[in-house]
Amino acid sequence: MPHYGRYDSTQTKKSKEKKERAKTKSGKGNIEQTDNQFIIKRTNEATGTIVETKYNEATILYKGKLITAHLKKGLNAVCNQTVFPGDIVVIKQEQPDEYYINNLIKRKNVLARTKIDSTRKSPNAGTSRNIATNIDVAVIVVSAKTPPLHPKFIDRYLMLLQYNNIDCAICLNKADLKTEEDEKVLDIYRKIKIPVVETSTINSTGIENLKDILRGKQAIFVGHSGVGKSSLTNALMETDEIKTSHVSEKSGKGRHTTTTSKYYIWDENSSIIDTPGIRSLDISDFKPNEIKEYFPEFEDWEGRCKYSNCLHYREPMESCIIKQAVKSGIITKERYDSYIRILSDVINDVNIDINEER
Ligand SMILES: Nc1nc2c(ncn2[C@@H]2O[C@H](COP(=O)(O)OP(=O)(O)O)[C@@H](O)[C@H]2O)c(=O)[nH]1
Ligand SMILES: [Mg+2]
Ligand SMILES: [Zn+2]
Repeated sequence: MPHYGRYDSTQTKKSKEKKERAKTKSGKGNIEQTDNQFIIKRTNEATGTIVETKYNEATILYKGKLITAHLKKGLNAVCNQTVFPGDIVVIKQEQPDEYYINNLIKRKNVLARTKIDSTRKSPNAGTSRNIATNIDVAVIVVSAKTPPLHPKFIDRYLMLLQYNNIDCAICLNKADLKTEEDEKVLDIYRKIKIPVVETSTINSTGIENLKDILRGKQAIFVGHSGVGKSSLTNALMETDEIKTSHVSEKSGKGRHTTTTSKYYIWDENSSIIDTPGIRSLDISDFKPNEIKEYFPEFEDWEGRCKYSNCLHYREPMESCIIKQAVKSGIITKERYDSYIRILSDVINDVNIDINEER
């Protein structure tokens, strides 16, 4: 039985190393390089949590109420590229109604739309691609029917989440519309031990199971527009105040009514960050031979292909143990196909035919 890296309680040496790498990379925005005083490890001062950011101000949950604050004076940076929902910040109050973000507590992790390349030194490098921080669990929300469920998107998210050292779960919403096809897709992920919940905000089913996954954690909903992230947030909050989008019957895609990520507390020590639909996840910064590291089901066979740099791609079947494992059904064909699709995107192989004999 292969190990499934971070989805499993058993951590291999390799995934531990990966964790270490992610740790040193996370939290490294430009600010840390230009102003070491801004990011601090810990403090006894009163802190608040970033709820939402706008260009030059942030809404912060501070001492039990919502305040609006600006970045501290002299910090030459834009608020919405410096702090993100989930960030813990030190607040300085100057006037009864004038607050400043004086420090940022070092982050546990950052979820970004793309791999954050710490070697890029340009101002604010990568930061505008950040979505949220300090996440205990990310729930990839997908839906039955509108928009249709597609594993490709899930796989890209799994890759980025693993890269950023974030635990994940999958939520199939609109379970009231679920088909047999959807069930097959979910099975791919159940097989690799990712928690899967099925919900319907219309029938109010599965919400308690979802709560069990989220309770006591800082969580985030990610996924396409129109899958029901805001509806689920409403269900957790037991309100209907959070705007949901209307899915166009023509395209099956939702209009973007959620435009920024926002943090909500729905139970004691339990928070959820609702995000806008993310149209594209950029994985082009990954190197071809790095992709396989994010497919935990490949881990047990590592180093057993004939060529040490085997991409499990165009190499012949006799020399590739992964291809053999796919053929014998130990690794699911769907996940292998996802790997090939991601790999071919990264190496820009436009001639890839997923159904070709490899
Ligand atoms: N059939 C069905 N529709 C749902 C469900 N949850 C949400 N919707 C609808 O899906 C659309 C998009 O929901 P929304 O929460 O705005 O999605 P978001 O863009 O991911 O935040 C809205 O028209 C909702 O009424 C569900 O469980 N079943
Ligand atoms: Mg929404
Ligand atoms: Zn191989």
